[in-house]
Amino acid sequence: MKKRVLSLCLLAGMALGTQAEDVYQAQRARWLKLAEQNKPELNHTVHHPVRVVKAVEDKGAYQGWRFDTDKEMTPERLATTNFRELRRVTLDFGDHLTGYISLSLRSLQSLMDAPTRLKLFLGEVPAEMNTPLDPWADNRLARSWMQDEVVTLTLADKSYRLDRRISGRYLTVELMGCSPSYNFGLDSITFVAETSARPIADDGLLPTCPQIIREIDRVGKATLRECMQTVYEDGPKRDRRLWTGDMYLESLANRYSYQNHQLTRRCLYLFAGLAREDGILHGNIFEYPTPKPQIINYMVSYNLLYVLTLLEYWRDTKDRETTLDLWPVAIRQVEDALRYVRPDGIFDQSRGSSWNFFDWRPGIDVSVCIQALTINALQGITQLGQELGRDEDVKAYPARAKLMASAARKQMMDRKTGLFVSGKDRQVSVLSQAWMIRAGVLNKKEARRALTTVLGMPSSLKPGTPYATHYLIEAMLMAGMNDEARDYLNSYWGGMVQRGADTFFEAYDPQDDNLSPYNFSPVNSYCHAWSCTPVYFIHKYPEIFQK
Ligand code: RAM
Repeated sequence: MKKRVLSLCLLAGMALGTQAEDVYQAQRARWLKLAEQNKPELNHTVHHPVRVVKAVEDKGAYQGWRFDTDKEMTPERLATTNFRELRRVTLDFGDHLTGYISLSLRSLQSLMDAPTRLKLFLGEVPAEMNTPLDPWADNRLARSWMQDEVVTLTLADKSYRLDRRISGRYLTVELMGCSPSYNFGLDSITFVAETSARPIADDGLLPTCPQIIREIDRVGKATLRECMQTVYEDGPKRDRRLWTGDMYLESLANRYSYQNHQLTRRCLYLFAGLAREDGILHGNIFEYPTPKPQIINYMVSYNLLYVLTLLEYWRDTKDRETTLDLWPVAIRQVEDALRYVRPDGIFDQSRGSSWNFFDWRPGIDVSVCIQALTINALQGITQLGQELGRDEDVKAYPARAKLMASAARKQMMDRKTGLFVSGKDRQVSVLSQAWMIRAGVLNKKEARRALTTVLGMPSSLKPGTPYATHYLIEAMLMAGMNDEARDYLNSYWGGMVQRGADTFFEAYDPQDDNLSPYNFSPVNSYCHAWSCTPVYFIHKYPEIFQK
């Protein structure tokens, strides 16, 4: 009761614009403590290289490179092969792993009378390890994301562990300097992998399930496993942090796989505990050394996905206490989004400084997407409010959603084509249609027509990431385009599998191997949380995907 009065005061204060200094002051410390208490234990597994490989340039391979087994060398033989002569080797651990590597120098002859310097380079895909990295252009993400490390070992026959947590499948070891008289082998090369995902005994698939779907499901689960650390990370190689939009999709796939709802709870509390003083969330958070938000990322789109994550968390757990505890945070995000909505029902991005992210496709206009997501969040929070008995808090929202939906139809739709057009240049994108369908603004028939038209238009902007593609698949399913959804999922995520993916990529365009949000594909993340959602579709709709 006390809590309810408190949160009502808080909401009333916000509505009147009479915010206290820090709206969550009374809860912040407790929320962060709850986040800490829900931190999962990490599982550790020990791995060794399964083969030695050789890089082969191949136009037919993904990004032009593949690794073939080296028939002349094995990981075991490396211990007794003089590395001073071999100088360079690439090893394959057989699977994408996240954690710590160690190795030792085995003395074969004479004394190690000088330090031995090695370069260790761990990578996720072959091309990343065979593309020159330097000179590094300034406009790219930090050079130091690349996992190449120079290490100097001063003792022989003693295990050396690289301090940096790394993530990938292939390891190149290169000799940079050693005593000219010291012969040594590479020994005990070990990868101790960690994840908070517990192994799943049964894949949960029907016997009728096609092989390609089995593969997609396996790779999707591996992707999620790698990203499930002590938070839902976006990518264990890069950026290694918690983003709201990624969390939302990870929590959906988690429902049908590892079912670690405690991790979702932790992440929801972390965001809440680190919110701005005016109650608005930050788009992403770093965990270590102590949890901190990245304050430059104010993202209404992601904040609304926080609201929808809370709804899904409630559906998964029926954990009333947590959901009610975070209820004011959810309401606050919706209220902030509504601040952008003009009296005529249009979300006007110029009313604030939010970064409304929906895809990395260059040039994408997101006016229609954010309009649709706001409608969607209004619907979601209304539903959640009603289920929690908070009808009063949400009573104004259905009318707001309705107004926004009809404004969208009136002002954002091209009558002739039945397509939503975005921004002043009336951009036609697949994503605009997908989000409007998700928001229920089009009926089934209209939705089918819009998707068929837009996908068939050579000039329409297509999704550039698995993140955006998730919402397209969802829209297809809502439009009753079940066969199309299955075929699209098979060819898009199946395309990655066929091109050798161990985990799903951050960005993928079957027409453009080197697509990169950062203008340089080696720095892309090749194990990216937001790409794991086939796991969700495959298990939620077995009759569509598994027969
Ligand atoms: C990328 C991250 C993350 C995403 C943001 C918007 O840099 O990898 O996955 O949520 O952008």
